[in-house]
Amino acid sequence: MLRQPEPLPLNLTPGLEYIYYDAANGSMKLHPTPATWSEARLKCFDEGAELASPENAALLATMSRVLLTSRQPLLHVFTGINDLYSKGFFTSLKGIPLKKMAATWAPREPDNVNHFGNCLIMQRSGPLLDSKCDDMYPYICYKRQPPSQVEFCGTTDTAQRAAPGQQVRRHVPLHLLQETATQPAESLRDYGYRYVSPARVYFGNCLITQRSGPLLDSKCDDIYPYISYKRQPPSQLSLCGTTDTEYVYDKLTKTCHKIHSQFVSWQVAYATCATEGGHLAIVNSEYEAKTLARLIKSEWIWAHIGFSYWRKDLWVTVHGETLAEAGYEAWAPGEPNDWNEERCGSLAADVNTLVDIDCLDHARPFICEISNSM
Ligand SMILES: [Ca+2]
Ligand SMILES: [Ca+2]
Ligand SMILES: [Ca+2]
Repeated sequence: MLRQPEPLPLNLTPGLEYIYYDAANGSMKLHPTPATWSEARLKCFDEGAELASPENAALLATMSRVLLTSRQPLLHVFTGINDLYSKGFFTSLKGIPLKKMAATWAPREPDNVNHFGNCLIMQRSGPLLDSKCDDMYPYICYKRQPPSQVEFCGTTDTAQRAAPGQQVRRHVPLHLLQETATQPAESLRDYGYRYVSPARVYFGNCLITQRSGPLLDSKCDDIYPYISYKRQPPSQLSLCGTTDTEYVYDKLTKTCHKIHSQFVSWQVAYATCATEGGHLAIVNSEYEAKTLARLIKSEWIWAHIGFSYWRKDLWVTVHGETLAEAGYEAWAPGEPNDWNEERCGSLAADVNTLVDIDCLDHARPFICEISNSM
């Protein structure tokens, strides 16, 4: 009697479930069933992921690996890279421009330059081709590893989240540091100083430094020479990452905003901000909404900012976050009122709230945002 071949275990079809890749700092899943680009974008979104783009060499290599190791003989997949917002200006869903990516064009590409709205597909080995967004291709969804404690706080010290009863480390003011058997002056060593003087139990010591650097503690009433230090105020370039002085730094949001007073369509506004090295402003808090609204003259009524329509009740920033994820989703009364025609976003001057507007027909001033971390 002929034996039925045993079904292949799932783990022999790499990529069809989310698989974690160290190099990609996240998980990828291959969808072999072709879909249009917007279907692919939404399918990934619904899985808590994003349509993958080869934003850097590691992601390019990982996407390529998913395709080359797949048992599906797929030649191309859709990437998240598109120029739907501004013809010829391709970005990933996170808003990263194509020119900053490691990716290259396939020979004789791009050749679809006369279409309005292109979405890029990737060959198994990495080269890109432009294609109509309504064509159908397989695609890869990418789930980024959530940012770690280090990225949020710049420290691996998790003590601030310690359970009740556990000891929580606290900062000790320098002047109270005492070198004892049980409490070495670690903080000073962290700064590279050698603490050479045994502490005396004075209240309030002021440290003196020797010519070559070692520190000694001393009574603050002792008398020593000293050096004055005038800090250089931070430059426009270091604050905003641009020499354009019309960008105004905001201390709380740690970003820079610039209002453009000429009336243009949302798509032109998007392209203008990109040319300046920024993006249409993303509202991350009520505070930022109010800050931006103050830049808009009331006779302008509203100004374009960086979000648009993905599907009914789903509005997403130009960096691929939902409005809720970005941190602000307060709509003006009665808005959004026409998602059928009005698929781009603006901010109302008088009430600091969001409105939907036509991407091409509504000409308004607009606000760009830029930060030195971009
Ligand atoms: Ca093409
Ligand atoms: Ca912002
Ligand atoms: Ca509207």
